[in-house]
Amino acid sequence: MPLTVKRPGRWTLRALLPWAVGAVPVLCGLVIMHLQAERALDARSQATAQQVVAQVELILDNISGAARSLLPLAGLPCMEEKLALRDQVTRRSFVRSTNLVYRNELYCSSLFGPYSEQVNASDYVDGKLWLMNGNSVTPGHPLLVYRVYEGERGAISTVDGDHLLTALRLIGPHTQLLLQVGRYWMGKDGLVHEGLAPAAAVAPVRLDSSHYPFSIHSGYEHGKIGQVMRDEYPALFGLLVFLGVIAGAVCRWMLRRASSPRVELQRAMEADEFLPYFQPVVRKGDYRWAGAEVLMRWQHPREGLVRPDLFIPYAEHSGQIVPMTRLLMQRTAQLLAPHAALMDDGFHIGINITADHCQDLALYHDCRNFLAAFPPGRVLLTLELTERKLIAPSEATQTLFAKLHELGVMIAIDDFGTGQSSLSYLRQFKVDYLKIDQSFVALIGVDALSLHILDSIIELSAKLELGIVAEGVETDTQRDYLARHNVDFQQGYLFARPMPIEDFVRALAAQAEVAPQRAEVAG
Ligand code: G
Ligand code: G
Ligand code: MN
Repeated sequence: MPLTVKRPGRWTLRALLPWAVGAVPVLCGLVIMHLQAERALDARSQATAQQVVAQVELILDNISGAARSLLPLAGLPCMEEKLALRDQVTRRSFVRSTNLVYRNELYCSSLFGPYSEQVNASDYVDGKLWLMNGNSVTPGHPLLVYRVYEGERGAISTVDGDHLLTALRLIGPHTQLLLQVGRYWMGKDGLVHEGLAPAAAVAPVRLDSSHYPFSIHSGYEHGKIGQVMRDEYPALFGLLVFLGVIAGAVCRWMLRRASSPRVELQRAMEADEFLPYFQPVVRKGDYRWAGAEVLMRWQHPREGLVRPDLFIPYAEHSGQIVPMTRLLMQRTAQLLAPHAALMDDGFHIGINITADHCQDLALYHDCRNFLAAFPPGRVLLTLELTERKLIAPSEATQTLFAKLHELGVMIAIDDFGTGQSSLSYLRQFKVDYLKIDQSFVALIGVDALSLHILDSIIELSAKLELGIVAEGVETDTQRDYLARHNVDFQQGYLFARPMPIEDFVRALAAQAEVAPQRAEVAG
């Protein structure tokens, strides 16, 4: 409706709200997806760490088996035992070298045979395991060393860092994996670093081996959660966007509905914003106020006073015109009844009705209630039905109009001359008055030729014994012309504009003080 203004502040809020509502499912879904991805990564990180621990334990079982089986030979001459050392290297898949130790001296090696190197037990975690960054044979190449000892005897076996690297790289190709042995750790780059292995940014897991003194650190780099969400939940994400669009659209629709003419009119009815304005109708002769037409006005909270042509079409279209007219009649009765003493008997009150009113008997009850508010005979209620939208005669309308006549209610055809009601139509509905449309009145003194139409209407009404009211009288010329042609009633700005109840009652009171000139009325 043109009445619903779009104020800048409200407009932005209204425009933003559907977006905000649409964003809610997307954001909630993203949070849930994020949590879900986080949980999945935690589980994956944990499982990967377990597999790597198992694989490294398998390797260590392999090389520790070699060391343990050689331990009884420690202390015996190297020349005799070096073949046994080499035998272990050959038989056990992960063993790179084996060595015998006696009194902390490595004296026999599978690679060199007799040899001499000091063994420092404190290099080994729990005396057992040492992650070395290379040795004299392959400097800078990682090596994991396993040591067993019993009193003065000891045996040492080694595994190449490449086996460990393969485990890290193959088991968790997309996982950040580190092997920590005591003070040293090794990552997928195959380099041995000293210190504590850095914890992963996402899903950090540290798993200690229960058999050997090492641990595996597993996890993912920054941004992994986002990557999982993008790669693994595209369908879910699509669904979220779809839901967001639906929610936003529903919100927009509801906002629009809330500001639809129907809702706005309903609100106005509940807030009692429709007011009657009164435009006097004067009788011929002394031009005293013989009645008034009730014209609806909308006292809109923001727009001020709204003319009916702006909202009556909407009310007719939505079917709300019936309850609106009912409220208007109630309000009119309420406002006028206390001043009934100011009116002459038979004071005309004109109410505009539409075709919608003629479908059932509700209008009859509304009229009865209206009349009951006044002393009997004081008010002559006239229903004005516009000729532009005439009703089709049916049984229901016939009954209604018959009952209205019983009640003493008059029927007037409003805006007469603008439609095409036939004579039979006027008779069928037992019309009492014709209200000549103001466009014909406007011709008086302007277009002598077209004036014939006006004359014909006046003549016709006389022949049909219908009362006649001229609307839109603005000049003395018009008034006098109509008076000369015996038009019963006149209405227009020349006499008074539509006015609120206070002004109407005040003017009515002023008129009541002057006694009517009965002689002139009779004609
Ligand atoms: O007052 P004016 O601007 O007042 O009225 C404009 C139009 O609105 C006129 O055609 C008049 O008949 C119509 N109108 C005024 N009040 C009512 C009403 O209560 N009901 C209906 N149906 N039409 C009305
Ligand atoms: O359709 P209906 O006759 O109910 O409409 C009455 C309409 O005519 C109202 O809008 C009212 O304000 C308007 N009106 C009443 N008197 C005059 C007048 O003298 N001149 C003009 N232009 N309009 C008038
Ligand atoms: Mn009217």
